[in-house]
Amino acid sequence: MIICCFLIERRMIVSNTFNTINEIKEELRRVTEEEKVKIAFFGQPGAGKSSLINEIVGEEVSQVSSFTDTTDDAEPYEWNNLVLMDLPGYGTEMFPKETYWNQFKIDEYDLFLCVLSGKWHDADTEFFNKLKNKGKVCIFVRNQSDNLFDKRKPIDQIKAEIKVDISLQIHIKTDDFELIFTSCKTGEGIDGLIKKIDDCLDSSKRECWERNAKAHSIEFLSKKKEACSKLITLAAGASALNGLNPVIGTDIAIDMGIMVNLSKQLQKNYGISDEKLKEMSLLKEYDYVFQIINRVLKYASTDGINAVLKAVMKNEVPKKIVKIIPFVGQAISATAGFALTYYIGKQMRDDFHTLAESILKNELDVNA
Ligand SMILES: Nc1nc2c(ncn2[C@@H]2O[C@H](COP(=O)(O)OP(=O)(O)OP(=O)(O)O)[C@@H](O)[C@H]2O)c(=O)[nH]1
Ligand SMILES: [Mg+2]
Repeated sequence: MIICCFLIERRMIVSNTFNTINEIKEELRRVTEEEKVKIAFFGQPGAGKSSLINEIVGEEVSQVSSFTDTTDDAEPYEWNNLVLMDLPGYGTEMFPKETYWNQFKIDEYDLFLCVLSGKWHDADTEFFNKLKNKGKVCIFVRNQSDNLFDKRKPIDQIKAEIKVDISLQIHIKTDDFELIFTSCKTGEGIDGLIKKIDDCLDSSKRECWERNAKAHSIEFLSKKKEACSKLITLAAGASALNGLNPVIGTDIAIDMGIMVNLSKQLQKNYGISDEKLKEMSLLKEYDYVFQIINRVLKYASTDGINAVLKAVMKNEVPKKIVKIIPFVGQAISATAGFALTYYIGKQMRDDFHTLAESILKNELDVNA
């Protein structure tokens, strides 16, 4: 039995108990490939369901249209470990009520977002009641809040009146449900919606959500950093125990391919495309992160990882890694490899984090 229990920088990290290296690899595969957060969006045509999906992933994955009822092909969008479904109208000629639930595999979704922008359709009430009866969690979103204006009323009153209207429609008291106001045009409420979804998920799905949803605030970016920890521990453990490639100047062997994959995964989780990296390396205002970009580019290949390892061994061995080895003492030799892979994994995560923070601060400044 291999117990993944390591002393790193004087802190004990217990990741899990695995019987074999294959179990660690299987858990890594499950977390990176199999585990999904599935969210379905429903509500009136043109309310902004596709636009909200795009805000959540930070990319234009869903087609936004000025024509209503664009969504008639009804395919979910898969983005990293998120499955986001822009559901078509409930009970239409094309999608009758009788077959709707099974046709769209409604039972498989973790969460539902009812998106509104004006008129409320009876079909939405009917679908919501069905969800409620089946114990499904539904979040109400009033999108296009940038269009709310009445010169005779303050904005808070307008919002309160909208909530009362919805309350009457769904027969739930206003104090017993939350209504989130969002705007895909100004960004209002998007971070709040992402945090609300976070709160509604159970703990393992929450980690997956935090790793994959776009951060619209520094606070959510910090949650992302924490959520990536498990990934680093698993990949570092698998890489160390699967030791294939000797690390020059040591008796340590690690699997560099696993570390390259970890880097790709972290890059995806932080939403930094290769194009963005290239763009950043050319921009003057990003001068201070230039060193980090250089290192991040190295993580993408085994040769590059080798170069990073060399630098780490040269600079960090005396200070950090050797200090760790006595603590693990008589543990399996792979443990020394773990100290190294875990160190590199954390460095990768921190580098992507710094880049993502710099991109986000820029975006927040532009939208301010
Ligand atoms: N002003 C404003 N316009 C928005 C907002 N969100 C979306 N829109 C616009 O509303 C229109 C419809 O947006 P979609 O995201 O395609 O709406 P949808 O609910 O997916 O529409 P269907 O799939 O056709 O049901 C587009 O022209 C969007 O640009 C918003 O917050 N404010
Ligand atoms: Mg749509």
